[in-house]
Parts: sequence; structure tokens; C-alpha cells
Amino acid sequence: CGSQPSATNQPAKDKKLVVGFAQIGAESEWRTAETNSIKETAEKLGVDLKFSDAQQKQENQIKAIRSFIAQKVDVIALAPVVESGWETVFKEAKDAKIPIILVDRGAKVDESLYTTFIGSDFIQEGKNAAAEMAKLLNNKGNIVELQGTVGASAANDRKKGFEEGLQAFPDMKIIKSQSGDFTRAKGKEVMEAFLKSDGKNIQAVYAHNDDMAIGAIQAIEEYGLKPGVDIKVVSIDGVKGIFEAMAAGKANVTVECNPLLGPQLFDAAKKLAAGEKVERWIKTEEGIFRADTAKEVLPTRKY
Ligand code: GYE
Repeated sequence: CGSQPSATNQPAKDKKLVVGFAQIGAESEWRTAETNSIKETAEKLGVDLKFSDAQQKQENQIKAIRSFIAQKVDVIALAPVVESGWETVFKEAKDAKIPIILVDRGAKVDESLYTTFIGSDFIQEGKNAAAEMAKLLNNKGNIVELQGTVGASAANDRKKGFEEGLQAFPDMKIIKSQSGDFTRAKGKEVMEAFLKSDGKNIQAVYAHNDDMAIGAIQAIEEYGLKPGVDIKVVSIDGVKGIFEAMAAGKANVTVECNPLLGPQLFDAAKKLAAGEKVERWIKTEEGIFRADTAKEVLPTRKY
């Protein structure tokens, strides 16, 4: 007796890190790339990843978080589908002493309820999109906006940043703005409605992600106009699909938003599990890509 090995006897450093990740769903090329990055990195590092797909529903993400708490994971990560409504479940995780990491989208909660946000500056992305739009339109024209998921930080802040950017250009106006839920199908549907009601008056479309822009491009073509020429197209993400559209002259600019967050996520999770501190906001370097270099850049894109 006494020599029986037990998990609790093992030194902490040999224990596998257990991370629960509550993903939003698979609404875009971007999100699929992020999911792949997280799964591949976990596998490579030997992390025990508990992955849950919420199919765009906050209630499913909340259920997943509660199940991670019940399973006593080391760290909980999530991409909050919307910004609000997290207070209660985050407190439950805090009471269970499980650190929370926000991945790619923000949450409006007391800062003590999560450890870090890993992701992009959406306001800056919106500002960059506005500056690019101004160049394409020679500072003048009517823009329609395809917003992301209602209530998502990525939609709220990309809208805010773009509007702030437009303040310097009084002759550029957003004449219509509606959510396309970050998907191609909805982006197309909303763009069709915009074109139907005011097609002759639209000089440009600003889409909060590339997928909706790709949907809008189809709508513009079906309407009989040339996307990228008659109606300029500016969007955010930098997925391969938009590089293909830019190379074909159908889209003009994409503002990059990096989805390959697996390495940063597990680096932070490891530190937190070891009781170390991490930065409140872990940012990534991101560029702006225009149609003129799309062909040449496309083969180097990783997502
Ligand atoms: O831009 C969009 C996705 O949260 C930053 O969500 C992310 C956004 C991304 O569906 O394509």
C-alpha cells in the first residue's frame, strides 16, 4: 500500500492542460479558420481541448461554459457571440476559480470577470475601412453598410470606427445600413433589398466581413452592375475568398483581421493555469490589402 500512483500525486507540470472553448459557430470563412487554428494548435501542444459549437446562440455558449465549470477545466475560453449578458455565468466561473479568456470578440462585463481579450481593434479596422473608402470614392458618394451580427462587438465597433472615420469626409454618406449576420447568404439578401429600393444611388458597399461582401458581389452582378467598378466593395477579414474576388476585379479592399489565434490562446492559457499574469489585451499585427496586389498575395495567404 501507499505506493499506488494517483493523479493527485503527480507534479503539476506533467498534468495535461485542459481548456474548454465555447465557439460561436461556423458563419464565415474567418470563423472556420479560427476553429482550425485552435484545434490544430491544441493537438500540436498536447492540450486537452473541449470544443463546443454554439450554432450562433448565446444560450448554447452559456450552457457550454457551465458544463466546462462542472468538468473543472483549467481555463475557459470563448468568442462571445454578443457583447452583453455574460455577467452571471462569468461569475460562476470566477467562483469556481476558473480563469476566462475572451477570444476574438469582446464582452461588456466588469473587467475582473475575465483575464484577457485576444483579438483585433475593431474600431481601428472601421477607421481604416473608411479611409480606404474615401480614396476609392474620391471623398464623395453614397455607401450602404452590411453590419455583422446584431449585438456583436465586431459589428458594433466596426460600425463605430467607420462612422468616426467618415466624419472627415462630409460628402460621403451611409444611406442604408442593416445586419447581414456575417454570412454570405444574408449579405446577398440584404444587398438585393438595398439595390431594389435604391440601386442607382449606391456608389459603394462597406461590409463588416468578407463573407457578406462576397454575397453582396453576387447581388450586384445579378442586378446588372459591376462590383468593384460601378459599386466599390470594402470589407474586413482578409480571407482567401475576397482575395479571389479582388484578383477578379470584383472587390477593392480588405482590412485584415487575423483568425489564427490558437498559438496566442494556449500560450495565455498555459500562463494562467500556472498562476502567471497575462496582458489585458493581446493584439495581433494586421495589414490592409488592395485589389492591385491581390493576385500576387493570394498564394501566401494562410486562411
Ligand atoms: O470578422 C467575422 C466573423 O468575431 C472578428 O466574426 C470576428 C468576426 C469576423 O464571423 O468574419
